Amino acid sequence: MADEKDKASATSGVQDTLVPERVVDGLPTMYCFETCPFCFKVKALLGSRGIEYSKVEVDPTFKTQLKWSEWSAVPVFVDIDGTQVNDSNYILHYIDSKDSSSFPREGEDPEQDEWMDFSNLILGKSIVAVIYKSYRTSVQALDYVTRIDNFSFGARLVNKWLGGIIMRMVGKSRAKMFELPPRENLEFQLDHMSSGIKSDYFGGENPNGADFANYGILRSMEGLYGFDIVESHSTVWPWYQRMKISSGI
Ligand SMILES: N[C@@H](CCC(=O)N[C@@H](CS)C(=O)NCC(=O)O)C(=O)O
Repeated sequence: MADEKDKASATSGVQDTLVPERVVDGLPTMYCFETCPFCFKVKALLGSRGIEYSKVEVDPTFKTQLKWSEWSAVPVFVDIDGTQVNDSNYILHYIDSKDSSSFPREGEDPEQDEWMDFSNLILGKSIVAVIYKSYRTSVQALDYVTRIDNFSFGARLVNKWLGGIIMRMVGKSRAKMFELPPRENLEFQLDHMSSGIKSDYFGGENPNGADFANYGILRSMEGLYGFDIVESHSTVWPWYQRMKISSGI
């Protein structure tokens, strides 16, 4: 998603150039949209580790607060020394490596890597196909998103209706990626995901990167059309509640 739109030079991961001027209030700073699934991954990890941070709400229409960055998608994380990290899964690894290094780094545990990829490539797309399943559910979702995110009043109205139409088209294209219809596909993907939840978590007794990555995606669906599918899943729902309690979000 982000990759297609970014300028050629923008890269994911830790950046060479420090940007200490982008640190807010001397705390690790996250540039985000309030309702963005990828941002929820990072908020979940920061919450579960009790890390205090500053949040900069980016305006989704013009992305004014992110104009300084070549990477134009949220989340962008800036550590207190000015280290900039782009892309949610890289940010999860970076934060964990600086904190307790509780989960394996990329390349050390193929299962964790696979489930972290699953969060972006499959789960993220599966929820979009459900949330934007019809014009009604799309406008409903955009009504919610434009109320919660950092939209100006004018942009809110335009985005609610125009965004509803655009996201319905995105929902349709995501649905085409899967054989099953959207709701059935999400149920199927949650069943598949359950095979990775070993005991309490993907990580076993404690959450690893795959837990934060997949929880963040599903957390962004709370309150939107189709969340009942998550609530009624016999393995994913108890896991989700454990993640909710431990992350506090
Ligand atoms: N692979 C990226 C995807 C991030 C992404 O697509 N973020 C969306 C918001 S949910 C965004 O910023 N879209 C605007 C854009 O790509 O310009 C990640 O995991 O962080």
